[in-house]
Amino acid sequence: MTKEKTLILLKPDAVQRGYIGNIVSRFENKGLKIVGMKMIHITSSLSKEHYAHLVSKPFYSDLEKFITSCPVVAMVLEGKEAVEVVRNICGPTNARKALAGTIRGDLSNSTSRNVIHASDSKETAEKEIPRFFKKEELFDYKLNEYYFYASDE
Ligand code: IDP
Ligand code: MG
Repeated sequence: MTKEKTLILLKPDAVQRGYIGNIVSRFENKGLKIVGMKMIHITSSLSKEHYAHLVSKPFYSDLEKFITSCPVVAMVLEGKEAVEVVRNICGPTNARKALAGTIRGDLSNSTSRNVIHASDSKETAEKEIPRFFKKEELFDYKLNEYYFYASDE
């Protein structure tokens, strides 16, 4: 099984509430490899591009105000089935429906201020990663994968 890369954003509420370490630890603990990581301030035009599927929704103006209100931490994680694994660790959009043990289930009680973004499919990840990271900002370094996966996975 080939490895996948996925994009996550620790949203302004995660930064303001001091959850960066808590959230990053969960991905490290799971065995996902961090291949890119930086802090950025999302602009209005980047918000409109990233949330293009939501610009016509009544809540979009609040979403743009929120996502541009404070820097976010952008990361690229790599691993087997990383897109689905990461979405499951995040929990559903509405954090009130998210199970305890997921990031949203543990750290949020909101559909809007839900602390994290994660790519929702492989195709989306392939569009979102270059939206936030230049090639030279992604790192291909060695981990001893013997301790992460069996050879037939
Ligand atoms: P996702 O973040 O779980 O992929 P999307 O539907 O792609 O969910 O929505 C992107 C973001 O827009 C959500 O994470 C949330 O911050 C915001 N959002 C989505 N639906 C609503 C809503 O019904 N009310 C308010 N904000 C919403
Ligand atoms: Mg989404």
